[in-house]
Amino acid sequence: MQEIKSPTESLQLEIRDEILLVAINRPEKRNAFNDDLVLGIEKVFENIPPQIRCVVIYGLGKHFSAGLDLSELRERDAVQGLYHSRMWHRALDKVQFGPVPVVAVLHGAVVGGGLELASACHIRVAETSTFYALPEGQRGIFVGGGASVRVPKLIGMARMMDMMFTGRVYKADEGERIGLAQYLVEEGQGLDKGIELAKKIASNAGMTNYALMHVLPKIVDSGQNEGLMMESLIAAISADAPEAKKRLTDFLEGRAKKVGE
Ligand code: 1HE
Repeated sequence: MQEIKSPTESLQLEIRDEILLVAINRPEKRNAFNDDLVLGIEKVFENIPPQIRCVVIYGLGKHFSAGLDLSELRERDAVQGLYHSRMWHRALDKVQFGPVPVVAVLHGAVVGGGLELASACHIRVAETSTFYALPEGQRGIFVGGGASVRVPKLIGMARMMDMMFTGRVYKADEGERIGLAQYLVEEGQGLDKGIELAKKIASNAGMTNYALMHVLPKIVDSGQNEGLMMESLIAAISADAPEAKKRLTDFLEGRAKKVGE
């Protein structure tokens, strides 16, 4: 275990081999995101140490995050509001399109901006206490941290509309069923599961992870012709990397694991 310096007291960082653990540390405010915390996330993801191959992010205390710190919201005018939302977009783009994949480990509240952060990550593991909501509808505001783009990609537009129109709360098992999380684990097991997944991700060829993070989302957002061409280009580039050639040779000569091993 190796400590690294955090840009804010509201985040705790720890390096374990090739994995960076990022803990949101504002439990007394249910890990609500004030500007300091959003900017802290941005700095952490701008400065991922070179040996790191995967990040696991989780919340300290009883919740992942209660979303936007509402005490900072009241005094903003429209122009400040626009810049504030764009600050969230910048920070969460660094999470989604940073140098390495990110696993979110969820428990308790994953609401508002907390769900926006979780949906910017690449894999979500939920403990049984997890619940998801977009209370912006009830607070009289709208999502501003990227949920309108990222959440429908996980669960579809109709479910997001329902969450905001009616204040619907999804429990952990429902969340896994509809695609808010890919893994559902017992309470207290999330971090272990997240680290186990991070180790697998870290063992992939770098170009595969790069293609999944940076090319797949562009393919999904594009038309079929452009998507298929991007797929061919990235497939050719990935297979040309020395690491890919070695892995293929290892398989053909019986040294690699079979599927599922
Ligand atoms: C907060 C916040 C917050 C808690 N901003 N201070 N998010 C919400 O609308 C969710 C609001 N929070 C809640 O519904 C509940 O706090 C929870 C269900 C998440 C947790 O309940 P509980 O009983 O564990 O905690 P609590 O007693 O409600 O809160 C403890 C303290 O945290 C309390 O402060 P205290 O000084 O009285 O001790 C709360 O005021 C404080 N707290 N949540 C500020 N969100 C980029 S746009 C994104 C837009 C959004 O995210 S909108 C959704 C906002």
